[in-house]
Amino acid sequence: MTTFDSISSRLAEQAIELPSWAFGNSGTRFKVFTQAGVPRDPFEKISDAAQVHKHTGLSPTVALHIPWDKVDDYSALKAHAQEEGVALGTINSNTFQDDDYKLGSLAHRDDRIRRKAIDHHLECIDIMDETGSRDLKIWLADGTNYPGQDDMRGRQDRMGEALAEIYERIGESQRLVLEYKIFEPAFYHMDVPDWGTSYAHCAALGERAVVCLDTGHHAPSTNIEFIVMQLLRLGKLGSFDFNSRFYADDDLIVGAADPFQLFRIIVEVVRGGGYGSDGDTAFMLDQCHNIEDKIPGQIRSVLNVQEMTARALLVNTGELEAAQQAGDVLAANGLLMDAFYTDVRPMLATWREKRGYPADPMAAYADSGYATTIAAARVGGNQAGWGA
Ligand code: PSV
Ligand code: MN
Repeated sequence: MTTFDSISSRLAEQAIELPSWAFGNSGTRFKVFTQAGVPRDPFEKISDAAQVHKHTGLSPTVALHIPWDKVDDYSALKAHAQEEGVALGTINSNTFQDDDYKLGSLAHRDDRIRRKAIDHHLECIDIMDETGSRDLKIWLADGTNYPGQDDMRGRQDRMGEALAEIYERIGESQRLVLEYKIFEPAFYHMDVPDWGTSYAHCAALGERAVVCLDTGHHAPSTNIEFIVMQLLRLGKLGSFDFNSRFYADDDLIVGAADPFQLFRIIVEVVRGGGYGSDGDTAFMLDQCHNIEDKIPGQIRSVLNVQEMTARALLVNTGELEAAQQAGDVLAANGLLMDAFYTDVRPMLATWREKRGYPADPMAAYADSGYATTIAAARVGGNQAGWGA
């Protein structure tokens, strides 16, 4: 098997973007549980995200959601991020929390509502220009609940036109990233339900339009690593929204439900040239921590991604190719499993220490006293959550 030493510098290429919303209150449609010390504004969310990077060195950027993270002065937010040792990343649009969007946004029949949704995206691009963000991530809640409710073909056409107008405004060094989701909030059909639909729109838009793969957005048993392989092969895998799911879009800690699936996905990312300096595929988290502490939840998440990345990098690709070429099914499978079953945790602890990070980031955060400090300091005001 490949040695850990030989992958050590490749591990240093890893960057995992954190979602600002992971630090706010969240829950299910049944209950949102609040936690002490939760940020009241985007500045405090950035400070919390910076804690994850401080203890792991793995998460140098933070994604924002507009309007949840709207501020009067984005240069001040950018400067605050810099002071905290991180940078602002992807801008996520939001056309799913306004009464106007009940029947859709970019696919809506009503010109006024479509115009409003397009303008929201143009505003997001203005914000990207101020924050220095590369990616505009679009996830559309558009769809229908009942057969016959609307004409699916017409919706595709309108959505395609609207996306083209948004794409026109995307800068030379920026990207439009289109996320897909099989269901929810619409249950009969979604207008961007799968990678193929997202790919078709991105291909029509142009080079700077790419697909976002959210690991929670597929039917059970979908071979997600196949999709990863195909999108990389087509040069269109823009980013990941990583999370775990047991049933639907659970948004649980990445690697918690199925570490082996995460390993298989990262094997294909490495194989397809999407990892680190090889490519442009962004690793992001899209998670909520409804019942566990949020900052340690994010620390655990990035460590899980790093562990599976290390295991994926340990696959001996030369031997694997030889076994595949020889048609040696069991040897090929064995090589992959050898890498997967390697416990890289002690090696990663040493790797971190050598780079000036704590061997055990979870313990270091717990010992830092940050949780007690924010719980005492952040009293009063409105805790951030959906809509704030
Ligand atoms: C939709 O389920 C989604 O995955 C999109 O990425 C949104 O931006 C995000 O969740 C909101 O939490
Ligand atoms: Mn997502």
